[in-house]
Order: sequence, then structure tokens, then C-alpha cells
Amino acid sequence: MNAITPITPAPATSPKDWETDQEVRWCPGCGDYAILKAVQRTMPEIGATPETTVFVSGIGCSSRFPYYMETYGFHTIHGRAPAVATGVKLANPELDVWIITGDGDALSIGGNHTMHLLRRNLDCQVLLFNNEIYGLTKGQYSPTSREGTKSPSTPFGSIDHPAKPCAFALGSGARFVARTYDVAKQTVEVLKAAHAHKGAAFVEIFQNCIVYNEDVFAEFTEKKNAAHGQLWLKQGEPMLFAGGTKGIALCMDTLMLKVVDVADANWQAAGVIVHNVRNRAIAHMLVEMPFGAFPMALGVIYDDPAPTFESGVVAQNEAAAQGKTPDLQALIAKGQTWTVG
Ligand SMILES: Cc1ncc(C[n+]2csc(CCOP(=O)(O)OP(=O)(O)O)c2C)c(N)n1
Ligand code: SF4
Ligand SMILES: [Mg+2]
Repeated sequence: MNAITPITPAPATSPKDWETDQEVRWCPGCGDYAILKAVQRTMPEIGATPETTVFVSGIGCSSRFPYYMETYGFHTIHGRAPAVATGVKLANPELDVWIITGDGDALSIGGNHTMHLLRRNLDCQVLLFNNEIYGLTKGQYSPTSREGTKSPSTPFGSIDHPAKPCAFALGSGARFVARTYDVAKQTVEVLKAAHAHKGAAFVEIFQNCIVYNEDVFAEFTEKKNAAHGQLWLKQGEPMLFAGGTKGIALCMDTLMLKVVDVADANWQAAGVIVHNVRNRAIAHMLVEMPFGAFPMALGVIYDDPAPTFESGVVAQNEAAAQGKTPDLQALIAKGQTWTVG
């Protein structure tokens, strides 16, 4: 492996250092702009260096992202960012790899690849911009579109049951699952936590496509809906929302989550549970909470590291090479060889 060794300590960067001279081609008002800004603000905070950072994307509006980051980047083919990112990381495990994908890119054509990336646990960050629609191809429904969504490909309304990206990620074996939305002020903190996690860190970012699916998340993203609609999870803290007047408890009869009222800030008396990012069973329940009856669970939902794919590959290669002298000619001549007359 040809690891990159910086000759001098990397200078501190500012968010501006991560901007490119490329004309940004998203529609005015698209949620992608806010996500781009959040990522550019995250880079200095994690001490990243442009020359050791790579953004890999598939195809879609969201996947134009690498053009706008002053780093190495690869706008690949539809649904195949996980395959290219795996190659990048195996070729040089020192690189910091970010995958940018959309709900269509990651869960339609790329569903298979996304699943294997997560279960293998490649050390990278996967940012799934979920606008519940195919933006780039002019608004067809996607795997995350709600039932009844009218689109050019579902003129009478979608009859599919939508996929839940975070449930998909947990089901695929992801060891880090988080959720935020485009203009949330907490997004930088969520991205920093994703980066700090060693292994595949999956982040679903609700993103407003103002042209084909406008305000589909407004029920919890709008200021007036935030208090009742958002449950921000913090490690070791009680799951409270609505200004601390409501919380999430575990019903001991059904073993299901329930919303409880909290009187006089006494959350213990109300049975509100404390967030533990290592509790996989509760993580499954949090990502499945039906919105409306429950608030939207946001922040770091699950974070429990496990050995990574590339570290296993490197260790295996090193063990296999031990005590052997590399001999390409011997390798070529191994097994059946013949001469074409
Ligand atoms: C092999 C292949 N099939 C289909 C397409 C057409 N296509 C381009 S982007 C896209 C969907 C993008 O949706 P999403 O990933 O949600 O990204 P968004 O544009 O919403 O950010 C499709 C179907 C393609 N480019 N390549
Ligand atoms: S079509 Fe939607 S997702 Fe694509 S750039 Fe425009 S607003 Fe953004
Ligand atoms: Mg989309």
C-alpha cells in the first residue's frame, strides 16, 4: 500500500478553502446548497486536508457534489459509488473517503451495492441526500417516495411502500446511523460524529427538492413544527422533545416505544429512556417510529464500531505475503502455461 505521508504538518483550512471555481448548477433554493455549506464547514473542524480527501458520487442532482469540493473527486456511474469508493480505499487506506448519493442512486439501482458496502464496513462516510424523488431526471418517484406520490411515472399516485434509508442501513449491518436535514444547524456536528466513527458511517440527510417535491419534510423541518416534530438524540441524555414536555419511553407490556408526557421536568418519573448509541434494538425502533404519532428521530441514532473491511484486507495481504519473496515471473508461470505455436 502506498500510504500518503505528509512532509509538513497540514495547515489549518477555512470553509472557503474547500470551495471550487465551478459554477454550482443546482436550482436556486435547492437544499443541496445548505448541505454543501455544512460539509465545507465540517472539513476544517475535523482537520481534513484536501489532498487526502476524496468525494465519490453516483448520478443525480446530489451526485454533482464532488465538483463543488476542492478535493479529489469522482462523479461515477449510477448506483456504483460504493464500488468505486471501495477501490479508492483499498488502493490507499490513508485517504478519507466520502460517498455522496441520492435516494434513487443509493436505493434503486445502487441498493445492492449500498448494502454490501455497509455490511463490509468500509471506513467511509455515506451521505444520502433523501428528497424522496428522482430530481435530476425530472421528478419520477423513488424508493423513498410516500404512498400516493404523483409523479410522471406514477400519474395515479404511488402504490409502493417506501423504503426507510436508516432501517435499510441498520438491516444491512451498518455500525453508524445518523439523520439530519439540509438546513439543520446540527448538521456539522452530525457529520463530525460520522467522520469520527471508524467504519462505514451512514447519514441520511432530508433534502428539500423545491422543484419536484417541495416542502415534503416541512411537517418537522419548519420552525413552527420543530419542537413537536424533532427528537434530537444525544448520547447519555433523556429522549425529550416539545421543550422537554414530552419524551420517548419503552412500554413494558408491548416492548414498543411510546410518547409520554413529562410533568415538572421529571422525565424519570415519566419513564423516559436515556439514549445509548450502542443499543441496536432501540436504534431499530427509533428509525421505524411512524412520523405523526412520533417525532422524527434525528442526530446520531447508532454508533458502535467494528473492524473495518480495508483493515481486514490489509492484514490478510500482509499475512499471505509473510516469508515470501515477490516473484512476478513465478506467479505468471504458475499452473497451466502453454505456447501458442
Ligand atoms: C444506468 C442509468 N440508469 C438510469 C439513469 C437515469 N438517472 C439519472 S439520475 C437518476 C435518479 C437520481 O435520483 P436520486 O439518486 O434520488 O438523486 P437526486 O437527483 O434526487 O439528487 C436516474 C434514474 C442513469 N443516469 N443511468
Ligand atoms: S431538481 Fe430538485 S434536487 Fe435537483 S437541483 Fe433542482 S431542487 Fe435540487
Ligand atoms: Mg432524490
